[in-house]
Amino acid sequence: MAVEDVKISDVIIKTFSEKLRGVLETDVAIVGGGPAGLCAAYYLAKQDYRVTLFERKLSVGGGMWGGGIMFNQIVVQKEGNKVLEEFGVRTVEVEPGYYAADSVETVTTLASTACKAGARIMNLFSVEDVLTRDEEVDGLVINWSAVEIAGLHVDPVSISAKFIVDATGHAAEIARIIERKVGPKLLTPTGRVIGERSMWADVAEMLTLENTKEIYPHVFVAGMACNAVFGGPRMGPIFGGMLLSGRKVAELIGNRLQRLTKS
Ligand code: 48H
Repeated sequence: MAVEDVKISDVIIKTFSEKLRGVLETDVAIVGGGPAGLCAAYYLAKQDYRVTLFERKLSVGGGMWGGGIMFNQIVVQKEGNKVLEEFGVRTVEVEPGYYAADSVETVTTLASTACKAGARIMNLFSVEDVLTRDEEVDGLVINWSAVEIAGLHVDPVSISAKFIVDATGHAAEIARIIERKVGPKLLTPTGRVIGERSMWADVAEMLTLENTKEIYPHVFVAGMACNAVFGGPRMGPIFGGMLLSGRKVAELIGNRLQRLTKS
């Protein structure tokens, strides 16, 4: 069958416009498509919530593709392995309690499973601000990453969300935006982003999970950003904490959304 060039363009423009209009109002907006964000997207979509994940880069996966020092293998502990099993990622227990997985298989499976569960992934979008109303956040301000990278003076657009997840990794970008624009009102001991500490995998993994929580009304933090926000150490190339944090934030927000529906 012959294909027409302009029809191809028309199909892309039509379907993408519909997709973009469909994300204007969402239950949960996740910023960052690393392992924590992808995991959160899957577990929320599985509960049938409207979930949109914004990722600045062309590809999701964040810091997982490169494993450790570009050896594309990742390590998870027993609890993290259970999450990978749920996604169907193949792992090998190399030492007792130390499971290895192929980083490419892991990223692609997390992303594919999240999409198939119904999460909408908008790559090439950067979140540059939040919408604040009456001392709470109820949306995001987004722009094309290409605009950001080129430094063009082009105004963004906004979307509304009942809950936001800062899964932006080491940078903790959403928490820092709130600190800068709203003031030192984060739900941390100082009201500010405390900053990440040096590597200590065991403690970091535990604290990542413990600090997966609400940091400003309607804004939660997940993954590596937890350590930046609450002053936890980094953990190097072990990824169980990221996966478990993504799952925990989905549970916390799921409970809140359930209460909203009942009230
Ligand atoms: C849109 C954005 C924005 C923005 C950032 O870094 P990530 O992989 O984050 P996590 O928390 O899922 O996983 C962390 C892990 O990869 C890691 O770095 C570890 C375990 N390090 C240990 C150590 O010791 O170093 O993904 C975050 C994603 C990235 O893809 C960014 O491009 C994206 O968020 N992002 N997207 N708008 N404003 N800011």
